[in-house]
Amino acid sequence: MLFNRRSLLGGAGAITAAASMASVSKVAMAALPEPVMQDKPDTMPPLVPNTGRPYNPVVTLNGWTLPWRMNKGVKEFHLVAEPVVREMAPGFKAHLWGYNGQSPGPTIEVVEGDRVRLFVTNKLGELTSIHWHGQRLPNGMDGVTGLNQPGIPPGKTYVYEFVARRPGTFMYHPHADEMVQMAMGMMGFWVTHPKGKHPLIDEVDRDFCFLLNAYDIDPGAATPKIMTMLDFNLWSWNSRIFPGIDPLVVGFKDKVRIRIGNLTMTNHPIHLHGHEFLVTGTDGGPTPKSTRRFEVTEDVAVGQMRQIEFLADEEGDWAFHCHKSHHTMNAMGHDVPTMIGVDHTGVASKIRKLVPDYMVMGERGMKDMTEMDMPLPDNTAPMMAGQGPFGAVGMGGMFSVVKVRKGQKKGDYSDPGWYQHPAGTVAYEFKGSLPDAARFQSESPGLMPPVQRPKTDVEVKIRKPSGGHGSH
Ligand SMILES: [Cu+2]
Repeated sequence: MLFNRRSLLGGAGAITAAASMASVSKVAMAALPEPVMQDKPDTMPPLVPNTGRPYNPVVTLNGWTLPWRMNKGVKEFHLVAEPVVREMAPGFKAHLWGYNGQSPGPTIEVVEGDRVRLFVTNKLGELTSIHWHGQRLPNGMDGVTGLNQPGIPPGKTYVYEFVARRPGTFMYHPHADEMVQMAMGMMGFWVTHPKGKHPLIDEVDRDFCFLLNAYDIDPGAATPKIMTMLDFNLWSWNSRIFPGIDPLVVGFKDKVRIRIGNLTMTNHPIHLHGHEFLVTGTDGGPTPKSTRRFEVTEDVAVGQMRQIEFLADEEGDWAFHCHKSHHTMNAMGHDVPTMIGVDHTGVASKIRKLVPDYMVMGERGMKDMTEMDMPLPDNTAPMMAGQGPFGAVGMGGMFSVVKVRKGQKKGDYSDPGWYQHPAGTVAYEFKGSLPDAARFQSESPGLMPPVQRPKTDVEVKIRKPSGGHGSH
């Protein structure tokens, strides 16, 4: 059965309802809200509520908000845990587990004080559960398998019900075989909007959200290696890698909120160019105003949510990314020795006689790889991809662009294209002659001169062993 979300709830984009729910009984289905499925990885327009209390909806980067059904004053949602095919970037599809057709699952948006009923149908081959991270709720609704409830067996549907007591930024994920299930992409965002005005929650013009996640998928493969603990090769936002992550499009002088949750195995210092932001909330709730300070980088540790806010008062295309440089790379092997400064002259052609595809990597750094026409396996993404207006961007992974534009209409999230720089505001090449460098010569022997100076300069040459690339 196919129906359009516009006709259903006033949003846009085609969504398909799951037709075959063979493992769920007809009687149970009769009482269940029809599960709404998403078959595209696009950023869907905000879902403006047409039932229940009003609120200003969020925009989920490369994601969507799950429509609900009102049933005698209770908001009913239906999540279906199932294997999905997620396009992580154009040309690269991963076989993940998620909810309602995508990984991450849909964002759940409710209002403070709402009574919420969530039906969770398990279409995986093993038991699962959902933990509602950060929520105040009855203990038996907390979703820890074995502790708060039995696991949901394959084919069965469980019901969670509680009142969304605290406004703020939350997430959901399994507490069942969780190392596997989260490594496979089972997670989703949750936003509880305040009912009415809140002293610590400002109204904003744009409100974005996404989860940080990571996968280890060998080039050419499609299924994550679930045993990987730290050495992931795909660092993603909502299971998308740059250039597959949509830009965050905002109007000039818009007040912008970005909500971020981390379900990877390491921390991510998230960095915004061109603006300072305040950290206005965590999964513990809105931060007291007296604790807020301006930052340009906010570290989001494992299992944490952060919400940042800024006034977009500088026009342009501003990079927005994780500041761990290895996290702005796509699929790569890490066991590559550093070759900077090594002269390969003549060696490569000799090796190529033995290994025909042999390539020299990184003599002058690894930027060449952004433009190099390397043979790639069928299903992967180049290590550093994405074209900008001035050439290859040289990054992948956890990277996107905040596009601040005059004339971007309220509610318009369409990509305005590249920023048109005013004349004379772009870094340019100096064309004169270069003077000799003036070197600073210290006459002083230094505060604590060495007792014995070496007779000749020592040049340290160390070749690190490969591997052991444990913690980033
Ligand atoms: Cu990172």
